[in-house]
Amino acid sequence: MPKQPVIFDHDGGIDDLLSLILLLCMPHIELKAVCITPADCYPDDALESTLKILHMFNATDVKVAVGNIIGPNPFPADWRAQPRFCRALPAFLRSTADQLQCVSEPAHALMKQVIESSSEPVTVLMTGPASNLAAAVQQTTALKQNIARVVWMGGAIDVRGNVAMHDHNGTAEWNAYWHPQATYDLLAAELPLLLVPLDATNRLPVSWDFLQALSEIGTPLSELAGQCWAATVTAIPAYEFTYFMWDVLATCVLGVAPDALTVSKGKCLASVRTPNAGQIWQESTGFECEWLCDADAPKVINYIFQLLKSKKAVNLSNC
Ligand code: AGV
Ligand code: CA
Repeated sequence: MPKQPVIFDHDGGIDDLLSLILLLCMPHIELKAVCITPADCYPDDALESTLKILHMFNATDVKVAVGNIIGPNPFPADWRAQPRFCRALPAFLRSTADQLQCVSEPAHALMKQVIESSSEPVTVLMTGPASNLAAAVQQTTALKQNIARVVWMGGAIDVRGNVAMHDHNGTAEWNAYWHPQATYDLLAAELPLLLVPLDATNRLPVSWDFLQALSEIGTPLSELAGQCWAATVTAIPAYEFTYFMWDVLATCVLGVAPDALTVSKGKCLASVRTPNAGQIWQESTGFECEWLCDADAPKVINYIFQLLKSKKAVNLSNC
């Protein structure tokens, strides 16, 4: 079976990095490029961790670019600092960051170049704000013809959001709120879009039962993943006590058996103004899209565990 070409755009959070690991374990995926959105991270941390994960998998031909588009609603600084923890893990410290894989043009330019030059239509997986893809297709509409599918962790359709700010009513999810105009533009581009909103990710909290089951796998990759997830259990006492497998679920969509996923279809709109900037809701005058409204957590977790038994991380011996 031919491999599916994928561009991964992430924003450097702990579950974004775990998503990169899982994506590299999938035998049917050919990772073409990694784009970094400087949102829920500090870009230097995200770049270094990305390059080191690629090195663990010998994925030395994957190009990496950092984005230069900045949304108007910054993530809290303590959230952005959290994934630096991964850089301190022995397996990351022992890995190598190959700067030659990093291109100098901004992420949306690399995205455009890779979509244009691919012989097969490309899948774009995004686990941060949608700014790079929104800019790329706005600048070059013809790109749409070579995009097979867009899977984006973003939105909260029929459940409450996770933004808690003084000028916000709590209806938006953070990736959609960071750059509300990009959220609107992505919907308006009417790409073959599947949203992975909080409606579905709420099913997958990083629970102690999950961590316990993960600890029993005992492969180098499951140990490394367990250490990354362990860093999330004290997460964000400011106003959220649970870390979810937000991005990890969006990533699993590319490989898990379809019966683990429930998809809805309809028309949605996005707000670009207070008090609900970044909110995505169903509206008959909106734009056609699909969203994951539910996920079967045991099936998804099973798939994650299966991937973490992969032997593809050749440069990761014992952590
Ligand atoms: O809203 C979920 C998105 C995901 O892409 N991010 C984290 C994931 O990478 C923002 C976010 C929401 N709650 C958070 C977040 C938390 N408690 N800590 C860090 N980031
Ligand atoms: Ca993210």
